[in-house]
Amino acid sequence: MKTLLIIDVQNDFMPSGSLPVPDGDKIVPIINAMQPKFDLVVASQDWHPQDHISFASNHQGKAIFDEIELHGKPQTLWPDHCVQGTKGADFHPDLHTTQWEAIFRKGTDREIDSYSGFYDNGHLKSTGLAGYLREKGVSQLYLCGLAADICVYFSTHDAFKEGFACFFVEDASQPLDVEGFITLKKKMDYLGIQIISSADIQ
Ligand code: VGL
Ligand code: ZN
Repeated sequence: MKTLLIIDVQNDFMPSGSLPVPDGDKIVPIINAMQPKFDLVVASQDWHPQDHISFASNHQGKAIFDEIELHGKPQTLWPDHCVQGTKGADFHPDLHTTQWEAIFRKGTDREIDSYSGFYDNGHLKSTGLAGYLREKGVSQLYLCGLAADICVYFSTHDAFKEGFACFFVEDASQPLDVEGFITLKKKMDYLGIQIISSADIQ
């Protein structure tokens, strides 16, 4: 069962959104073109309440991109993004969604942030994605989306730890920080996560 997990391809992560990923919109036609190659396609959706703890606006005296400590862990403070029910939280309007069998929402609890599509950042709560994939008989998991260095990266990590053979589709993903992503890619490679191009998929 060849499976694609599309991560957070939402309006707020597009160049015109509140937390823009450079060239975030360029991946939409690439993802659309490769979806028919998969037996199963699922997606994640960042889905925060307005009072979410990861928003700088909910911390007095703090600025966007400040780092604070939350429950003993570092937490970056983001601009308000992907607020439940807003246009910014919607998927890019050109993204094909008809083939998707399920959408896993994350970051829904105001107290905890969740970069990975599998678990929150403290690994306290599961979205149910790993169990779903296992029940479907998935062994090979291809991952793509936004942002490559944050939510795609942490999802790939968790997928690998859950025992799935992981393929990171590089041209169907874009990082927030292009420079910083070079190191993260090396870490992926070191773990045994294969870095591929959408053209390599049969
Ligand atoms: C993301 C920061 C905060 C992402 C989500 O989808 O990469 N990044 N929330
Ligand atoms: Zn978020």
